[in-house]
Amino acid sequence: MHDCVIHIYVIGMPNTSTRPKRGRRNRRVPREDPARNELVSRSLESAQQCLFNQDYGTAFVHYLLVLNLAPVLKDFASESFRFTLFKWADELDSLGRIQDLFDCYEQALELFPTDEVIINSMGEHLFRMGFRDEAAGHFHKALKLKPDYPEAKENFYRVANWLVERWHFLMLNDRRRNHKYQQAIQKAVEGGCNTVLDIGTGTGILGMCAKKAGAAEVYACELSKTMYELACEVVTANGMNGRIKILHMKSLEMEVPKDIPKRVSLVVTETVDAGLFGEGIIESLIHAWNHLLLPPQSTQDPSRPPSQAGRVIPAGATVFGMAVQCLEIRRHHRLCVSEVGGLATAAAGELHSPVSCSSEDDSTEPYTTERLSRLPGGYTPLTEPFNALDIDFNNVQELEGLCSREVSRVRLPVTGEGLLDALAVWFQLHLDQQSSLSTGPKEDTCWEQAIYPVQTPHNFPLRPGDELIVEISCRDAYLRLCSVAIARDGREFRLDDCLDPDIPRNNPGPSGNPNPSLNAEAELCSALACLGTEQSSGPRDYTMLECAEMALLNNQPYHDSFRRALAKLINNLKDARSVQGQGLEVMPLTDPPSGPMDPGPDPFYVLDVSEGFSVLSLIAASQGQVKAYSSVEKTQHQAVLRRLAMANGVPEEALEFWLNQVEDEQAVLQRPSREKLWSSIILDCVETCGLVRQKLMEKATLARCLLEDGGQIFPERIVLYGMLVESDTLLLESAVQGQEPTLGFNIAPFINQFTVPVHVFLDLSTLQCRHLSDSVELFILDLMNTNANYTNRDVKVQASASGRVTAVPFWYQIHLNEEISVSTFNQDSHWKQAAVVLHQPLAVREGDWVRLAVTLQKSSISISASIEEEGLLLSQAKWDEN
Ligand code: 44T
Repeated sequence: MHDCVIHIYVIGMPNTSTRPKRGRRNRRVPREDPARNELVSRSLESAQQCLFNQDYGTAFVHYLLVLNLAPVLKDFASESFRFTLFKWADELDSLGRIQDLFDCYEQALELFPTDEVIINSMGEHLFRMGFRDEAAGHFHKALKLKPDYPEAKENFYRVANWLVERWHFLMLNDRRRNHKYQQAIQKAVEGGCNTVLDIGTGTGILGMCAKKAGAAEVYACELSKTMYELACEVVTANGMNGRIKILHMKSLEMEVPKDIPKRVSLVVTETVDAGLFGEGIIESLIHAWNHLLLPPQSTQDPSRPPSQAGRVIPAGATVFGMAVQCLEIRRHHRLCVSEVGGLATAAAGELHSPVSCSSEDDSTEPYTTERLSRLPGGYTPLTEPFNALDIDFNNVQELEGLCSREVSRVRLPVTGEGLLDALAVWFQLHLDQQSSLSTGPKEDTCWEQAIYPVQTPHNFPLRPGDELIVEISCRDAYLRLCSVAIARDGREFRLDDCLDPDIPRNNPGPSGNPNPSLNAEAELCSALACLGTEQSSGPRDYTMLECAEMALLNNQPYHDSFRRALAKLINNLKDARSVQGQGLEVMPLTDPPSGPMDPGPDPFYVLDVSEGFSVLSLIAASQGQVKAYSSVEKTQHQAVLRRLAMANGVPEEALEFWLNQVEDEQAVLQRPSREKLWSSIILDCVETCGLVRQKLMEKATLARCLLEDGGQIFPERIVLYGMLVESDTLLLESAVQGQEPTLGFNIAPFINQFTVPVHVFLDLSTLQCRHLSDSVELFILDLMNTNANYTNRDVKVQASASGRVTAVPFWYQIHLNEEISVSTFNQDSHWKQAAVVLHQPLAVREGDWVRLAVTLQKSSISISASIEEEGLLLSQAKWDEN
């Protein structure tokens, strides 16, 4: 007998914006209650009627009632119920009624708690709203319920990185690091620190070290829900259940005695990021000293036993910096080209990446992270490494004083010649007096360095003899390093004028009143001269582009290829029109005609649906006789395009902004004029991370229907290439390799649930790996004929060397037309590469044939590899010939 739970159904009703209590009333309803049956059938009818009328909110409420009253109908109505839920959720989403939206999902999940489609869909909403961790949890759950559910798989693989960040694998695989921490903890515990708190425990490894070393009481806290749950599983699997108390909370919220009974004698933590302070270690330790730790060993009374004094592992850190020239960094943070796709870029105005430590803007981060040793094209040090900061984690006054500390200025002798692109930062973590870890670029470590890019629009050629002046400060708990000036021949040139108007200028001479001494200097170093002569009148306007958008804009070969391909298409279409005698047909460029008496020939309509900032529409418009529609959304970005249009002689009416995406069928169908179709639709088909864009083939199918005769989708085809490699690095980044690196603790099987077979954002040119084959074509996606596409393909590739195939890196050749293509594996590319890591390494001998079974489901790729047996190979070869 079912208990029927009836909710207060006004939740989520259309036009009810206040959220009623989530009260429940339990009503026992006899099974064969005719009144109930009547209610059920009437409600079901209403639900269906509302659904038909597209009144999804009311339909949803009726369905809830029906299914709660009559669970037997669940099978029958599940499809319509889901459909209603998704439609209603979309509506709530667009109305901004977020709480109502999630209430609806919660109610749906009470009815269908193991419905992977609902769980996955809720994950998508969570993801769109920025709750990535929670979203990823939902995808993971959906996938556990149905391991081969493609939508959930694709979603999960795309977000697993947020759930369990990839560095967990690297750090757990780093035996040296684990061992050093273990030794330091063991020494401290054996020295008398017997109550321990592990802040940010992750998988619980440091807490387990403390317990194993004999600590009487061990507590651990972890703010990520996924990591907390993992830590609980791991601790239990290692027989320490109940011996370590794990709390799902941020250390800052912990209190004595509420969460831990008394203050502890040791805090262990590795809540440090590449920039040291980015995970909030300063704040956490200040709080820990004030609320969770015993007082420190005092110099006045050194006799206090270690069990009565507090201390922290790591004991402190030393931060280093170094100025570098690096083209790879430059092209992601600054506009480097004066011309792209035939357009002069000067009129774009100042463009910045969102990484800047001199900006007050909340949307910027002070640094980004890179592994310097893996940057394509390498880097050139311009200074020696310098000591930027020393910090003692056992001194709470010092921690508290850090942010109020004066900005310190260092003068660094320039030792190398080159352009100043960034300051790179790393640190030594002093675990205790004896032992430390380094995250330096020369270290044999997988750790990344913090990169503080120089954002000024000019290039600064530095040379030995110059001095670089760097300001070091700590603001909002971030360490900030800012190159402020260059001293050459006794003169200082400020670099950050354009960014920070508050800093007094050394050479404020307005251009009408040139500073004579500066003019002399300007002759000496022309590249620097422009700095001091520019007018400064308050903050300069700049436009923000994402790093990938900046690199795209700097990608000349791509834009030039596109321009040529488009020119060819337009020519072909012109020819076709003149053959059909339509070349004389006169149509206005705008609707209605706005002025010119001779509106010229009928334009060609081009639609660019690239995501983010794209100048392709403008390149199209600059061809003449083209009316281009851009899907650039941000007003600032549109303004850049308008400025570029004006400066490049593109008439205003030749470029319009098309705010809706192709997936919005309704919008696309409102094409330029009823009888007009698009001459070209531009799809950006590969994401920067190296994966095919989601829903690409659906978009292509839709786009094809909207093309005029002879019109074209750009690109028309993409070809996926790959190769066999042996790469331990990729293995270490994807899964914990057994118990050995993790000090004998059993962690791998738990964290490896979050292994993702596809690695993204890979720099294949610098990946440490052995090539075990030539590159081979894996897959073709034909955008002009989506019916011609397949989802599975077997590819044979011969091993060119013996070894263990651990991964198949892949990239794309993007064919704009028959002749013109660009590769995503290219020095100038703004794209990174991706790789499938094989489930199990495959041993090959030179000459072996390897069969790769490639699957493209939705837009996620999977590859499995096996050795092709000789007999099979023969029959396969024969079969292929037929
Ligand atoms: N970065 C690796 C590691 N947490 C970042 O939720 C570090 C890369 C790396 N939990 C150079 C150097 C390095 N209370 O699971 C996370 C996080 C959690 C907290 C409770 C708190 N106050 C916090 C703060 C963070 O701690 C775990 C680790 S933090 C990130 C480590 C050598 N390149």
